[in-house]
Amino acid sequence: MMKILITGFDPFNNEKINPSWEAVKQLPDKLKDIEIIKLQLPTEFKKSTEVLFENIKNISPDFVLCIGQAGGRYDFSIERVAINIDDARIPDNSGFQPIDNTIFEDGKTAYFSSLPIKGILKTINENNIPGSISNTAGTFVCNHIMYSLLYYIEKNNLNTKGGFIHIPYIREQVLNKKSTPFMELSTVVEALKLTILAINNYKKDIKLIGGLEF
Ligand code: PCA
Repeated sequence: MMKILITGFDPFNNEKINPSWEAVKQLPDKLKDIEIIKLQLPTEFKKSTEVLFENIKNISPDFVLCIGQAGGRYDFSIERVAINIDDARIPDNSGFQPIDNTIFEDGKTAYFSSLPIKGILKTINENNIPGSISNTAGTFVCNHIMYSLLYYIEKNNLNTKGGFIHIPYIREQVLNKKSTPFMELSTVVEALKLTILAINNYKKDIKLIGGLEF
């Protein structure tokens, strides 16, 4: 049976919840013949990586999918790439605020997601859920965890495939934020289920228009 480790973050930046964890924790333990293991990560540069590495070691998942909140984005945002830099606009939940720090000195400049990002996009769009390919995961904890995940897979020669998806705020978070996009939590949960099925279906990614001009 295939195993997927899926993570969400705890709340940060004065939010009461983090929709990534709210959605991840609602996932079933099994979907078709895929075992789903759910894990909450702290929104902290150092600790998130330690917790993730420890769990990959113990679980040996076939796939690792990390989810994070991207407040202000309006759709299901499938990340293509993570870069070797931490540049925090705000401190993380431990008070740490790295500025222009290299994540791993012996890592590549960037790593691409090894998940079928276009296959995921096609699957969620076919189910009428808005989504897109994103070419930046930012420079905060989410980029950090995606980079660290792909670095760890490469350095340890694992067969594991890994990637990252950013999701918008959910309804309750935007009550006092004027003109801010959100997605229903139930839609996010549905999109995550479809993503897991797509990851299992598309052993190789497909070519599909999903680029951006700017
Ligand atoms: N989003 C932040 C970190 C945790 C989260 O959910 C980010 O995009 O970096």
